[in-house]
Amino acid sequence: MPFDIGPVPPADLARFRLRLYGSVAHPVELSWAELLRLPNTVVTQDFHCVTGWSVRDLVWEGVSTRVLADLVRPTSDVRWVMAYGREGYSTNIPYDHFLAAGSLVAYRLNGVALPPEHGHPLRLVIPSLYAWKSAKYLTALEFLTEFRRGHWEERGYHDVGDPWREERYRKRRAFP
Ligand SMILES: Nc1nc2c(c(=O)[nH]1)N[C@H]1C(S)=C(S)[C@@H](COP(=O)(O)O)O[C@H]1N2
Ligand SMILES: [Mo]
Repeated sequence: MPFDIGPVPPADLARFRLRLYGSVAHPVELSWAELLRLPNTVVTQDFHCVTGWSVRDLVWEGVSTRVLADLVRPTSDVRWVMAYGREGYSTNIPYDHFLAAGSLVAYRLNGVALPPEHGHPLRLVIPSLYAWKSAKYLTALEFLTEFRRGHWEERGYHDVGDPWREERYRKRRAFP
């Protein structure tokens, strides 16, 4: 889990779309130009991987998840968001963490365009959760009323993933 799950197809900004859909009043597909026109925000946060490493004081710039939610107006019964990466990654995020102050979709890191290995051109950043919840190469956010698991969660990682509670793995059930 410190590594990327697989090879990443090249990004094409001319064809880029961020799809916001699911249980929302107004689904949208944002082009790169439309995304850049949305109000931007800058957030300085530490980043914690579940395998033990942390990076301090990363400066992320992009669009607050609250701005995205205002755009699509999720229904009042939304509880989870599924984030998708273009290589096939997915991860489920509790809606309150998705909307927390500091959560954003980022297109710049430490003052430069998001580098290829860190998710170019766009990634989700959820500073309140372990880094595997911050999907790189972001292509879509799906607003869910019913719980579903993403890539690592299906493989036993925690559904929430709060680093302060050390929520790494889901507890094993008594019976299979
Ligand atoms: N699309 C995608 N996003 C991903 C991953 C991945 O494999 N694919 N790995 C996750 C994991 S386990 C971590 S620790 C962080 C690593 O982010 P970094 O490569 O920018 O350090 O990205 C997360 N987001
Ligand atoms: Mo990770």
